[in-house]
Amino acid sequence: MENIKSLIELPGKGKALIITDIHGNLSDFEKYMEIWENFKDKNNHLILTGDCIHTLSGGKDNSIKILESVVRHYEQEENFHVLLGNHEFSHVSGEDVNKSGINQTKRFKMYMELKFFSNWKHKLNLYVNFFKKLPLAAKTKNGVFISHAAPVKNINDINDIINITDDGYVPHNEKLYQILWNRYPGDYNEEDIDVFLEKVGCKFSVVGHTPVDGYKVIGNQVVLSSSFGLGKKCYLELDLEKEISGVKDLVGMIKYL
Ligand SMILES: [Mn+2]
Repeated sequence: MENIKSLIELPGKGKALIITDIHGNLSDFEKYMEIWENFKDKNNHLILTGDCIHTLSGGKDNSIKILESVVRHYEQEENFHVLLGNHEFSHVSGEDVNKSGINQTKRFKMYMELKFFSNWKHKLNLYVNFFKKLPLAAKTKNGVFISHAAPVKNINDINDIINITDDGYVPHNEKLYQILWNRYPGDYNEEDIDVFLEKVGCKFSVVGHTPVDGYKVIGNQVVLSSSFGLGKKCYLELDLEKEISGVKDLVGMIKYL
């Protein structure tokens, strides 16, 4: 495994659990951590594709508890990977994100204050520093590109992903914005996915971000909802050794929570 700036390159060995959009749901997070406990091994990996924080469903917001656990796992386990999502990004960029009629960024800060009292700003600063360490994408030897959202338009090659934060954590960093926010069908079509995949040297894309009923296939892309979504909850148990010749092979590796 190699971590080059904003990209993780996974070796062609073992398996990877891909889990999307926890959005402050502690019971789902704990279920996934239990799956990971039984799954982890020196060749196996876990990738959280961002948006671990900010409850959107109206239930209790356990973002801080989840984040504390994510940071702990990340620091202690080499194969525990976390990608940046647009909700984490909002705390780095200072641009608030509004969802479900609520200013989520502001609400998170309010929870921080309730939990950490006068120390909350220092603590938030530590979280922001953690978010800035996170890569934006992972790429597997068998041609799967994993990110919070995708595709990114107008890129030259994989170096544009590796260096995607060079223009700063600001909303007008177009490429960064697209890898965090793009949604089908408003922002891209099936052809855009294929153009992007060719540029980054992959065959398939796996993303979260857009709520779906478990999973949805868009051309060569699989959209997964592991917790916050439209019903069923799915994750991917990606075989890093197997040749993937069609999106159907990827769908065959999807599991239900
Ligand atoms: Mn998102």
